[in-house]
Amino acid sequence: MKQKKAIITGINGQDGAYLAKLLLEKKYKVYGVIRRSSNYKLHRLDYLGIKNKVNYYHSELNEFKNIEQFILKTKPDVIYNLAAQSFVQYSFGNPSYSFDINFDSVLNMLEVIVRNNLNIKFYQASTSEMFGNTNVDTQNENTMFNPASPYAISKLSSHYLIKNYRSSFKKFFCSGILFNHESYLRGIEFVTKKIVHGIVNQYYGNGSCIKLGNLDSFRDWGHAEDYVKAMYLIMNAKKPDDYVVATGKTYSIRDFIKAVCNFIGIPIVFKGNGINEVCIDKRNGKKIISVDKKYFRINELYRLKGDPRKIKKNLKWKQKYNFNSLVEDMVQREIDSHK
Ligand code: NAP
Ligand code: G4F
Repeated sequence: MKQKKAIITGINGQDGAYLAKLLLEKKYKVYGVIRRSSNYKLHRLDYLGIKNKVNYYHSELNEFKNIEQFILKTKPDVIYNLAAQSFVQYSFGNPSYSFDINFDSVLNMLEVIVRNNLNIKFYQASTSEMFGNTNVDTQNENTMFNPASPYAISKLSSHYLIKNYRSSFKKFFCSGILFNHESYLRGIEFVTKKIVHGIVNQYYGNGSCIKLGNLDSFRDWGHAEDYVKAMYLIMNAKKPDDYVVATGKTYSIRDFIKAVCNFIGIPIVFKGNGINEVCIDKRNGKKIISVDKKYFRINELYRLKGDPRKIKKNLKWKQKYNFNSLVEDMVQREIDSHK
């Protein structure tokens, strides 16, 4: 049988690295698009032992001609579009840049496929951020969108583009509406990694008090390894469609801190309220975490909880990790990296 070819944009990000590993295991030839840089960050692919198994292509995704030539030359069976300006906070200060990468590059790739009448399946990394603050307890594929940041709006525009091009041009274009998913390979700017990295550093005696923003926001956190499997199932379904990928459980930032400290064995207590809240190590009174208004969002998304029933029923998606095993995996790998 002919070897299948996959293009992954954003291959050196958290999901890109895990997905590349999965597709290599499935015997795909994997092409990874990365933007030009003076310092190529391939540490995640290296960590997973696949750095030298991927074919890299350096490109700016919003350069139409460049990306068209690459797609026409490579003739992939599938494109997984994971590249994005993915940090919500940053998008408030850099909205047009966020749109350039999160929307324009999607439009470019879809246009290449449609105008050249190519038979390429396309996966778009949509997000639970598109729901924004809703008045429903659990968000599913039919929940109304109410995006709360330029990031979420840029992603929602691409989400609608996928729907529109799918029905207009009868193409296998689909989106996974993924809720937050984490791992040891998560970027340090995101709250879970910031907490795990900061607490483990303090435990080993070389870290200072971690400054965080809103401890009262709730997220539905899963493991990236489980979520790239969902992407693969979505792309191998009989029909192209959009799916929510979530655990169905929600926890606050404070819950996440408690779980990390519990796993390491640090007894803690939270004291004070709002901006004056601190988390203290009960054994020595040392401040582990304090609140800093610098990390509050201009417009906060307070609570997310997804309903994964559609993907579980139609595509038989299963999770290996729950909240506790996610935390344990992140903390243990962080500790191992110290040793
Ligand atoms: P990530 O670790 O931040 O990775 C983003 C990737 O996009 C990196 O490879 C990054 O490359 C690349 N990228 C950023 N700006 C670029 C540009 N201007 N041109 C080309 N590439 C660029 O994100 P992730 O957590 O793996 O998420 C993957 C995708 O899923 C993203 O689209 C994200 O928005 C979406 N998503 C993530 C979650 C989640 O919880 N993780 C949930 C829902 C949706 P550099 O290393 O060069 O910056
Ligand atoms: O970890 P976060 O930055 O993730 P956020 O904003 O939910 O976005 C992530 O998940 C989305 C899926 O829902 C993706 F689309 C997106 O690309 C990204 O991967 O923040 C989570 C929560 C927020 O409510 C934030 O206000 O944590 C709160 N938080 C509190 N202190 C903090 C901090 N977030 C960060 N990054 N840093 C803090 O110090």
